[in-house]
Amino acid sequence: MLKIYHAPFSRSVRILWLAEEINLSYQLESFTLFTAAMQTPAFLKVHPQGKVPAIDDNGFVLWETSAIIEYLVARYSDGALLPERASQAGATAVQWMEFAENQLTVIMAEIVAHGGILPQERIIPALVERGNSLAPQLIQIVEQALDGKLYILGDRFSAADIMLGFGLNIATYLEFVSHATPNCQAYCTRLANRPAYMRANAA
Ligand SMILES: N[C@@H](CCC(=O)N[C@@H](CS)C(=O)NCC(=O)O)C(=O)O
Repeated sequence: MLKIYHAPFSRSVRILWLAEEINLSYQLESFTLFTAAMQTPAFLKVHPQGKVPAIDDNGFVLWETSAIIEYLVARYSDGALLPERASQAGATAVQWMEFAENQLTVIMAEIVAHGGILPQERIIPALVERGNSLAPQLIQIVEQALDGKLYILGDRFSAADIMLGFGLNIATYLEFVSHATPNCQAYCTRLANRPAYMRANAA
């Protein structure tokens, strides 16, 4: 069975959410973020940085959220959650998945982590300042992209929404998403009402 290396409230929630969307069975190996348990030799063999998410699919180990999502969609679903990669729609999906992780989530997570939850010796206060100055522009990009759309690729929910929704949830917690960004706010509510999202967050 698929094993998902997971920590509550972390990026690995995205993998649980995807698995729930495609009715894929999984077992969890759960950690508390930033603890020594994530830096053991055994776990570093799974993820060389000691991070989550990672998966072990009957001996095949994979890390990095986007790679895991693309793999699971391609291997274990009817493919409906991602357009054909070689198509223009597929390229747009990859664009939003990359933006969701490498721009939006990195910045939001840095604000939270370096704002206090990292162990003291890892905190870099300048990253909070940088994040706070970049965040409004990142949210505006999503706000405009969602104009007139239910989901980031159009009318249909996709894996790109899973990637983006996670980053926007942190942005909501940080109050960069608010009544002043109604498209993002309605989108987050739409995503949070999905049964698969609820099951993943309750796991
Ligand atoms: N780009 C990576 C980021 C992975 C990542 O930073 N995960 C965080 C949790 S959200 C983590 O495990 N942090 C532990 C640490 O930094 O020690 C991905 O999307 O998988």
